[in-house]
Amino acid sequence: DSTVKQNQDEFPSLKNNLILRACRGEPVERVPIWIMRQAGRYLPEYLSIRSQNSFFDVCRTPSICCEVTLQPLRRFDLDAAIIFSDILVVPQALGMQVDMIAKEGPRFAHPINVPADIKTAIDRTKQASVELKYVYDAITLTRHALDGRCPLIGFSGAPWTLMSYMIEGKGSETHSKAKKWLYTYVEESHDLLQFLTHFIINHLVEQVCAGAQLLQLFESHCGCLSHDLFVRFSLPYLRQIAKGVRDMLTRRQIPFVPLIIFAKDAHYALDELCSSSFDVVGLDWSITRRQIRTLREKYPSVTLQGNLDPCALYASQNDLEKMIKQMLEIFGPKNYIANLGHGIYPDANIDNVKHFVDTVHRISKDMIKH
Ligand code: 1CP
Repeated sequence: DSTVKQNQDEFPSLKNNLILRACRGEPVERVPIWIMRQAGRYLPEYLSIRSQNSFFDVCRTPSICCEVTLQPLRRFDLDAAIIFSDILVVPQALGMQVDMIAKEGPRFAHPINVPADIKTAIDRTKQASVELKYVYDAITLTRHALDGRCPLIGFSGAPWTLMSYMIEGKGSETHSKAKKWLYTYVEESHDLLQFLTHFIINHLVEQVCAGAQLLQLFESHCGCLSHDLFVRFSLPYLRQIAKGVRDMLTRRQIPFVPLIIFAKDAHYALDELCSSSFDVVGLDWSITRRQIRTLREKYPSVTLQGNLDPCALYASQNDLEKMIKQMLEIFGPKNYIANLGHGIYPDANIDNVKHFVDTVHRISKDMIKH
């Protein structure tokens, strides 16, 4: 633990802490912005590295991982970097084989079908600190390479999202195989979710020890859950993670970092999310202006993040600017982090990405001055 503190002291000092101030509700001179999936396939320099390296080799090689993490920051005036990794490194670390299939996405070699499969599929003795050391090494390297330019975000998938991938074995429209567990193997589902929760807490805390200055938890598969299923099988574990990360950081005498929850398509549970001790609630692009105004009134101290439709980047710069202005007016410049309402698409227009970032900065600076 003393070496961890030493490392933290040795990191270059932060020149841009806008996003950390926004998380704490402190004044900012302009609205901070980062973009979900900001490193990735819409950047030719990323595709060039991918043509030489498999997806998981990029994740597992700290020097390449660091390079890919920094690529979007060379093009755009972003206020945070996010470490290049994937939510599926966790099931991999537990012993499941996950391959990235070109033009398709992640695929599990042996998904879990029934509870009896769990014993052979996952090894409960695996430790995040050992299996995912490559993530932590990449974070430490990248934090140094950033040279204090902006904070570095660490992340993990949330338990339900990971469990549903482990059962479906790939992306799914309905997640009906995974949902079947929630109706037929209730106890076994809770057991798996609870196990994943402990592992995820360790994974997030290790990322902070390695140098992550902010954490985002991705619960990407809320769209297939009813409110009732969400409250029973997702929310309790999200809450445990928020509390568990805080408690473990305190025990290890590591300074606290802000926690962001991005529960995609959880439009039915915004109240629960805003009262779950996360510092920031990420909103997807389907959340309406009226819902945002209500959240602002009811939860003034919760920082909100989002929520421009990723497809808005296909619009003309003139129309894009109008949508950005509207978004900034609804959220207001305080307690706010601008972002897309989901990950950027591979065919996004790079000039429009730059326009998005610069326009958020320019308009919000004006709003705050006046
Ligand atoms: O071939 C390639 O290069 C693969 C494309 C790709 C990339 C660039 C994948 C496959 N993952 C990533 C990186 C990644 N994934 C990051 C770090 C990069 C950054 O943000 O700049 C992050 C934060 C993720 C998170 C992630 N992976 C989520 C949560 C966010 C979300 O979209 O809801 C999910 C669901 C995944 C799984 C995943 N990995 C990759 C794909 C195509 C998918 C989705 C597949 C599906 O379910 O349909």
